[in-house]
Amino acid sequence: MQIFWDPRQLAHAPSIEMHNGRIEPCSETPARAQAILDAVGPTELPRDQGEDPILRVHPRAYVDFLKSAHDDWCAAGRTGDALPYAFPAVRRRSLSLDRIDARLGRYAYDTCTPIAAGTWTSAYWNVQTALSALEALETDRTAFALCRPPGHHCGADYMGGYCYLNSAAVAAEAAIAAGRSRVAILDIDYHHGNGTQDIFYARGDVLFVSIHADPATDYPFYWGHPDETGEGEGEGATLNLPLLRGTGLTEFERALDQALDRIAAFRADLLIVSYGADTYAHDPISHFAIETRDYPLLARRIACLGLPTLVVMEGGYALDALGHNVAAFLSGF
Ligand code: SP5
Ligand code: ZN
Repeated sequence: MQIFWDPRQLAHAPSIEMHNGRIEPCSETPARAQAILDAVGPTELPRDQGEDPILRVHPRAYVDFLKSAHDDWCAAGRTGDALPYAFPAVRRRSLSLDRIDARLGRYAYDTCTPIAAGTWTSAYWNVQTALSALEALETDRTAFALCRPPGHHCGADYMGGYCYLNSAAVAAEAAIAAGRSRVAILDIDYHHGNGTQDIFYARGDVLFVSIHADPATDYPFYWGHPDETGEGEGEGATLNLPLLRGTGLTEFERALDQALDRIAAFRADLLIVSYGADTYAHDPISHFAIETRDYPLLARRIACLGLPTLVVMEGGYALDALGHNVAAFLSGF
């Protein structure tokens, strides 16, 4: 299986995030990518397809914000990572936001998602990595994009949950632009893929299916409930399967079978898997009970769909086991 990765994805090296009202060290670090690289073997560099594929998902104003946010933060006399702290949650309207502080809150929904000097560079190459892995499906059945930073929490015009550009969504749109007609996205990160869901919520040609921790107990709290099923043309093209904290292989497989049945019924011609290794039993920020030996079993079930499959990396924070978990998952295909 070809694996795509660009060293510029290491440029994003934030040091802090705000969580539970406290400043803490950021969980989403370059060391995560290094741990995966050490375990999965040789990788290919992506080719640069420019900004056009990104702009099919993310508006120009958001892209420009991401590009300049850290410089703007420094120009305002700040040092270190830019973090949003004020959000226009009430009576939103269109305003010209001159201060970087105001723009940060406009384009974010949480305080876990710092912008450091290298953030744009990494997010950009991260997307190129997914796009090149998608192209590899012209000859191969399965390809892996070592995406980092992750993408599934960010929507068209907002960042969140360590995510800045949504690689799975950009790849889905690129596939459709290249002639695929029905794309299924299976999100098996521990956290609900709220950004991906939002981007395709009213779309009937992209099915979004997510297995995740119940938002009643876990981040991102506001999205991922079973009654979120899509709207308009997209009614019925979103399926959320929340699970309780403590879920292990048996319960997870039951949900996975439901997810795969729905994908099969949708008659997709491409599958994109948003894979998070934070379902791992010993993940430091999550609460499922999947073991390393379980990941090949999950992948084998997914492979039984017989679809061309692009796997993109999302979360996973147990640094000592992360590489093994990713390698185990990929081995099942
Ligand atoms: C892609 C992904 O898995 N995003 C997860 C975002 C979860 N953010 C909320 C949890 C923050 C926990 N922070 C603990 C910091 C300890 N250093
Ligand atoms: Zn996650």
